Amino acid sequence: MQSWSDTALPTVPGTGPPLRLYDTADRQVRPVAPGPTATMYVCGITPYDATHLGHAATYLTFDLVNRVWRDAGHDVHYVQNVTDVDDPLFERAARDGIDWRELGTREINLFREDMTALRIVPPRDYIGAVESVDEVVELVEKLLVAGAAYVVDDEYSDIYFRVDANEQFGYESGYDRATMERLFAERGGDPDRPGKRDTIDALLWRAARPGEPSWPAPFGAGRPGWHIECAAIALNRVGAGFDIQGGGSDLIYPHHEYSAAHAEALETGRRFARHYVHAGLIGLDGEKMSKSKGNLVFVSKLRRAGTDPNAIRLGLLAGHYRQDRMWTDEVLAEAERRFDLWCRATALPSGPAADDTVARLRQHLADDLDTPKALAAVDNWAEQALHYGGPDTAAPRLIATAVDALLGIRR
Ligand code: 5CA
Ligand code: ZN
Repeated sequence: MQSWSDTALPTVPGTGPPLRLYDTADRQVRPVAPGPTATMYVCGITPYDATHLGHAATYLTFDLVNRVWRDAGHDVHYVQNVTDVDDPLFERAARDGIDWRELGTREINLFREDMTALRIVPPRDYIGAVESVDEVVELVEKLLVAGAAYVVDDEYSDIYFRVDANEQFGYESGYDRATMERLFAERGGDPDRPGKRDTIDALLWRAARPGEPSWPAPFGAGRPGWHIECAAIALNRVGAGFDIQGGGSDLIYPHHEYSAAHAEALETGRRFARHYVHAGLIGLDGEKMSKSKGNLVFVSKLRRAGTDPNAIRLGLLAGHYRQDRMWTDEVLAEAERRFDLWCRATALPSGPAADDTVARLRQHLADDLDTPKALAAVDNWAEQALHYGGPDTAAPRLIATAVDALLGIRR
């Protein structure tokens, strides 16, 4: 699938410390330590509606990882999927009287426009579920052969993954059984499906039903389950043991637990991802942003209303990526003030020396993406520059380059 337009990243003189990130599985901040090619898989959208600020916050988080890695001289192999076949698409398409493929295409196009406007560096591989069905079929076949999967034989021969296939199952979320059962039911699982060996065994392949799209497979026509999609796409592009598996914290369980478990049932003894990194959830005015509450703030709507994408970035970066946080008018107003401050200061003919500020910006980002401190370092320089001036004629340009390359802010 076509990714979106690339955004040129300027080079900033010097280098920063190596990136350290919080790993959900190990419950600690530790070095990421990639090789010359850093590898990252981030869970993409389910394209039944427009991109909201929660999605944007998650992709922005991993955009910073990408930028910090590029700044450190790594080649970055970034993969993102699109869940372009799933129940929410069928439901929305039926409601609106359009074809689910048409709905998906429309929303993916809008997503590309939003990501381009936000200057999110595009993934190298942008892969739809539909275009990776063959990869899923191959993986399900291997799981069946390995005894990690079984067929529930009643009216429909759906295929399930055995949670007891791996001894280490559960290490990623670290949740206890009761929490798993609750979240499994809340987040797309089917604990009550008769014939399952364990209520939290996850669907790998849904046998064809009348009125649902399906693809041929040696074990019977059907369509992919959700977690196997990401396992297959990641394994075939960045391979087991890649550096970062990313997404919002709503994916910690079941999604990332099972994509890891599916892959690890075949590659025993090797972690699917070396780091599991999760962004906090964005809400609006005290409430979690969700379609059921109808309180979604869409990136495209903000853009149409004339909001500068730089202000959207700065508003989201004002909080720490792991913190659940609210989007409010005040957050946006504050971001607009900050962007204006930075624009005025970097337009000056000279200012205070900026090397120290750039070093601090890099240090804070390397420290588990501490954007509140990173932004404060730039604010500090900008205020000094505007209030007291300075003799360094290269400084305003250097700051502009650094915030462009590292934070994606460009006037
Ligand atoms: N297609 C699947 C992943 S394979 C999916 O979760 N799609 S999604 O459209 O629901 O979400 C896309 C991404 O945005 C996921 O990484 C999800 O964790 C993240 N996300 C969703 N809602 C929020 C939110 N309110 N705040 C932050 N991130 C969010
Ligand atoms: Zn995913």
